[in-house]
Amino acid sequence: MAVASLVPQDSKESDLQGYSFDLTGRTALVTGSSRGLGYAIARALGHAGASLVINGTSAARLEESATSLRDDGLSVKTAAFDVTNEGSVAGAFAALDAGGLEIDILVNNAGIQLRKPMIDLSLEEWRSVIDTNLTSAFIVGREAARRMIPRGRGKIINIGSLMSGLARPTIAPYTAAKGGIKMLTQAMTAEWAEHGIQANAIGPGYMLTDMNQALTSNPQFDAWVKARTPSRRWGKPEELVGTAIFLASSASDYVNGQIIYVDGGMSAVI
Ligand code: GCO
Ligand code: CA
Repeated sequence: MAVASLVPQDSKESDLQGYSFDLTGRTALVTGSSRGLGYAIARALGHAGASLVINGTSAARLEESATSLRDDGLSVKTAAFDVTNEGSVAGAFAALDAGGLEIDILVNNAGIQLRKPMIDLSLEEWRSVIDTNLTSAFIVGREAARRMIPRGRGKIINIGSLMSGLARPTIAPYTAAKGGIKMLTQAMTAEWAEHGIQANAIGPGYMLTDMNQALTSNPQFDAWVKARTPSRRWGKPEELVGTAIFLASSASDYVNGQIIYVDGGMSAVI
């Protein structure tokens, strides 16, 4: 996909700084990217020029996804590690260091959903959602930032949710975690922006993803989403990737601590 510069062709090279969506020469690590939104985001960052490191817990599934991305002509490495386990994350980053791989762009995408009324929720269930959806972004973000700070630049994109700002029944731990993702993003800005790092979040709305299978196949829920969303439809995963490319590129060098909702307008209206 040709990435056009936004500045008229007669501009001087120096004018182009901060105007390009081109990720050539950058390496992007996307957690939870063997399928779903993570895969779609990784693929798009690759087509915008980035070399990819994709992540999941299953090495076998990762290899399958890497093969299909390589079939697209993309440069892909795999890193199977558990984003909730700091030893596993530290080991993965040590391996990347040893391989001479510098992560310029981190997308904290890994996450799970668990739908159950809070009074029926076990503490273990609560903790597993918080660990996978929120603590993981701290653990992986901390390892990445430890290496981005000395380099004086880096891009961190945390995948939040419509639930970073709104709630509905039966998804309390996911909602709390995604609200935490919004504020963790702002905390990253508070500590890391002065080191040339831009940390921002994307808040997907109701997207047609595997995670939402149970919802899209529920006629009542499907009708509710279409009535509640100004765009009157579910979002497509590929409709998220432009925002990811923007936040991964020099075009967003002065954007920091923000969450961009990609939700068909749902969070803007009652
Ligand atoms: C749910 C869904 C939402 C979606 C939506 C918002 O049960 O309400 O899982 O939380 O994830 O994409 O992010
Ligand atoms: Ca979501």
